[in-house]
Amino acid sequence: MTLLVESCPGYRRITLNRPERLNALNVEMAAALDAAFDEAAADKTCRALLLTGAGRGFCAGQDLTEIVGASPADLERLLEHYHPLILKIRALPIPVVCAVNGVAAGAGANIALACDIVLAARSATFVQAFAKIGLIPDCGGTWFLPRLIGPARARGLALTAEPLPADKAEAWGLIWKTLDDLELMAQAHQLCVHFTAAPTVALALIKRALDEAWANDLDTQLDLERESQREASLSPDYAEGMRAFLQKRPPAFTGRRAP
Ligand code: LHQ
Repeated sequence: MTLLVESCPGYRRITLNRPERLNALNVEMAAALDAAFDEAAADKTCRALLLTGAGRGFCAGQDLTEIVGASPADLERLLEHYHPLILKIRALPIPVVCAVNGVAAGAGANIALACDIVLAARSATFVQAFAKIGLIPDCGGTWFLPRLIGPARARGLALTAEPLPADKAEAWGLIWKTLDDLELMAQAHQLCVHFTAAPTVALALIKRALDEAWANDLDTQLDLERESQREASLSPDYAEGMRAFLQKRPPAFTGRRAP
C-alpha cells in the first residue's frame, strides 16, 4: 500500500509509504491521498490530520522512474492528479500538521508547504529539485515560496535547487519548527492531540481568512474578519470558551458547528 491511514483518537495519521523510493509520488499514491483527505473531511470526529513519510525520507517528489519517456501532455495530465491535493489541504476545515521526517524534494517539498503547520526533523532538508531536471517548481512552489520567505530567497532556492537544511528553513520562516529527529513524531502527535480539543470551527475560519488575505485589500479582509467572527461566535465552542474563562477552568471544546 502506497499510503497508510491510521485512526488515532480525534485525528488521523497519513503516512506516505514507498520508503525504498523516499516516498516518491505516483498516481496511485496521489489517488490514495485524495481519498484520505475526503474521508477525513467527511468524518466529523476527525479534528486534525498528521501527514508524514515512512523510512528516512518524507517525499522525493514525482517518481522519476515512472516518467521516463513521458510526453509533455503526459506530464500535464500527472499534475491534474497532484494539484487538486494542494487545494484540498488548504480547504480542509481542520489543521493539517506535516511532520517532515527526512528529505522533502520537488512536489514533496511543496506538498509539505501546503500544510498548516510544518514540523521538521533537524536532519531533514527541503529541495526545490525541479531545476536539476529542467523543470519548474509545481504543486504551488512558485506561490508558497515568495509568500513564505520573500522573493530573494524564493529565487535562490528555485533557481539553484540547493537543499535547505531544516534549521535554516525554520530561521527563514518557511516552516514552523525544527525538532530533534527522535522527538519529531512525539511532538507532531502531541500537536494533533492539542487540536482534537481545540475550537475546530474557529480554526477552520482562521485557515480560510489567512489564505484569503493574500489576495484581499485591507477593506475586504476586514469585512471577511467581521463575517468570520460572526460565524465563530455562533459556534458552541465560543459559548464554552467564554463560560470557561468566567469560571476560571479549562474549556471543553467539542469542535461542533452551530446547530
Ligand atoms: C527516487 C526519487 C524519485 C524515483 C530518490 N523518483 N526514485 C510532477 C509531475 C509532472 C511533472 C513533473 O513534475 C512533477 C513534480 C516533481 O516532483 S519533479 C521533481 C522530482 N524529484 C526530484 O527531482 C528529486 C530526485 N531525487 C533527488 O534529488 C535525491 O534522491 C534526493 C535529494 C531527494 C535525496 O538524495 P539522497 O538522500 O542522496 O538519496 P538517493 O538519491 O540515494 O535516493 C535513494 C533512492 O531513492 C535511490 O534509489 P536506489 O535504488 O539507488 O537506492 C533513488 O534513485 C531513489 N529516488 N528520488 N524522485
